[in-house]
Amino acid sequence: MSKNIVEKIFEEHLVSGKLEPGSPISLKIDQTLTQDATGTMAYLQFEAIGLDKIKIPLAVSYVDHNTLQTDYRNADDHAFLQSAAARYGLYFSRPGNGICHQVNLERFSVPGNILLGSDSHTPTAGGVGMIGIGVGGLDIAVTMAGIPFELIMPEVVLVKLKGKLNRPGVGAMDVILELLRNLTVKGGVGRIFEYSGDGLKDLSVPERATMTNMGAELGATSSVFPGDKITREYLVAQDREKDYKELKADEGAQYTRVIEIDLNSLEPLIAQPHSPDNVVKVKDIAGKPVDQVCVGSCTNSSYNALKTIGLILRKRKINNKVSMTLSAGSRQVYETIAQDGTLKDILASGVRVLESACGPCIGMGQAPVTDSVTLRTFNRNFKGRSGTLSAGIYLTSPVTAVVSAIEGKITDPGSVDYLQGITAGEGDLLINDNMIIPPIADNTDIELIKGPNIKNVPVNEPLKDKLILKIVLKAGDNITTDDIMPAGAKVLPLRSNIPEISKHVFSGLDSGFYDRAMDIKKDIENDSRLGGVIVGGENYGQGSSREHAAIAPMYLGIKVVIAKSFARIHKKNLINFGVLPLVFKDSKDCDKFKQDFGIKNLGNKIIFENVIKSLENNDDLEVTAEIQTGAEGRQVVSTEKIGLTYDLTDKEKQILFAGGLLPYIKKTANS
Ligand code: MIC
Ligand code: SF4
Repeated sequence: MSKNIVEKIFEEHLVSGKLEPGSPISLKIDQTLTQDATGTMAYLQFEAIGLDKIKIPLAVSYVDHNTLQTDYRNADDHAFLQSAAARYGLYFSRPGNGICHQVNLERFSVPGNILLGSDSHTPTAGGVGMIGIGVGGLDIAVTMAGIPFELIMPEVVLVKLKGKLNRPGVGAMDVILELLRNLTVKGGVGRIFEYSGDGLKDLSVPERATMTNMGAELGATSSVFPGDKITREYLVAQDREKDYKELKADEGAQYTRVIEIDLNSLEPLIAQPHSPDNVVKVKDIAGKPVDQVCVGSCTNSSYNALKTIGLILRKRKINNKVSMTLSAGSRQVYETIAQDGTLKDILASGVRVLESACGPCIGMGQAPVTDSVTLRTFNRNFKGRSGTLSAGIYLTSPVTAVVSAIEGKITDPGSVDYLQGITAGEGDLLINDNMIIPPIADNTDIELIKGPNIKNVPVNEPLKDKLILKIVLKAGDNITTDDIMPAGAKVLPLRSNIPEISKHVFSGLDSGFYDRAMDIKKDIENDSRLGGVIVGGENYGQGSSREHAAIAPMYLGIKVVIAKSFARIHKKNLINFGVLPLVFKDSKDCDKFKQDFGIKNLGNKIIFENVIKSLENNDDLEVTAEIQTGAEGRQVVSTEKIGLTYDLTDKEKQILFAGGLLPYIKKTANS
């Protein structure tokens, strides 16, 4: 039978299940990656599993998020991660060596392999034909222990690229923005995007990786390109030709849906605040004054992108009203642009050159001015992510970004005359792995270095059959993990300390959340059936893979989240920490709860009976919601029966019954 690329790769890795969309499958994993902001939890959890060494062929620990060392905490995390890599047999990419996805693509990616990463942009690896899947840290710990990875087999969507990107200033970023414009941030949920078409022959691996990277914003499980001549050339340039493998779909392969994009007709695009799918043509908002421009992130920071920027900036100057920053995706890119003179042109133009790391993308420095417009080549523009709540983040291609930085206003690259003849071409890449520390053979005596900010991971209680839960918050659609668990320079250093980071849960939306949740946490000490519930809308938990968005609410006593629908990684993280994700049978019932980030809903509660029995019998739940309908102070309570359902595999139910994946593994290991 004819197969598509995804089916071919999954078939080679299949441990159990059938490759039919919607069925549970388990896969053998070739590689894992972690970054520092999710990695500390992953290695603490691996320590709790109690193995001496990882049981998969290759794992890499990166440090790229928490690189500002304003006190001991981030530095302590780096030291812990380095010691854990040495202790458990991993490669360690030192701080300054670059962003995990970019470095992994350059130095470790293998066409046809499967990579699991504790970061939602792990699908970047699809640029070389490797399937990358973003997961929570605990899934990485369990995978490193050699346990196959479980997943619901996604649908495979074919994206056919026709023609050539030949308009001035139109690039790979515009292709993925076009997909986001069409499909929205929910359009990829439960899907893998496979690219094909004659347009591929002119797309380099870094350009392909821009698209697979930002496929995460569609909510997709992954995105993948074939392994072809261009893949081989990339691996040759990386001195890794031996890793090349041809990968192509069979004639007549089946797809759930086919989407065609005509590259010739694409125009420069831009995502407006505060969602990556709020996409318009650049020319439609041209002229808007710009305060800050940031080039970099795992989406757009390859040699080619930076070389193009350097050529445009040669003998030109950044506008006096604009602050422009640039971060290369890897030290390899920095060394190469330093060697060929590009860096000199960039510096001479007035760009502020930053370390090779996530930096402004995750609010680690470079917060923009109040009420400003910040133009970024990144992948997320959620409100507040830049560190300045009142700033509007616009996402666009490197060329649109740099032209706008020169002009001081949002500018369509097609409207300026200085782009003619600018082509970056391939550079002579400098390969230097001296900031990647290989695994150590004799590792058993190595001790983990744990600074005072590194605290153990809290473990949940087994699920109860009866729950009486107070509604702590009712939120709207598309709540992001940045809303649930903000990042930025202030909060990120607390990633290894759940009691401390919990103080920031929902803090951007609702400053009273922590205090209310703490009251509920105290109630639980007297009666373990008590606790909190969050009510959300569509696509709850979109965005990052950070499991802190599940662990911290769990730590505060949240036992159930009810939504219209969930984002994949966040739902898995909730299950991994024993928080029950339920959905409304009739989504209109969601509107019975007032959207309110304040105190008013606190009187409202939901009573759940026969939870375990219903889950065991695959029955839906009928809960009793006591909702305060009167104005504040008037205690008018209406009682509503509400139907809830769920989409959980048998194993996920067992994990929930045990109180999460760690207790489940311990229980099954002892039985
Ligand atoms: C992000 O882009 O939001 C992050 C920071 O890389 C996250 C991971 C994290 O929160 O640590 C992600 O994308 O998974
Ligand atoms: Fe880092 Fe930003 Fe990429 Fe996340 S999206 S990995 S924060 S560069």
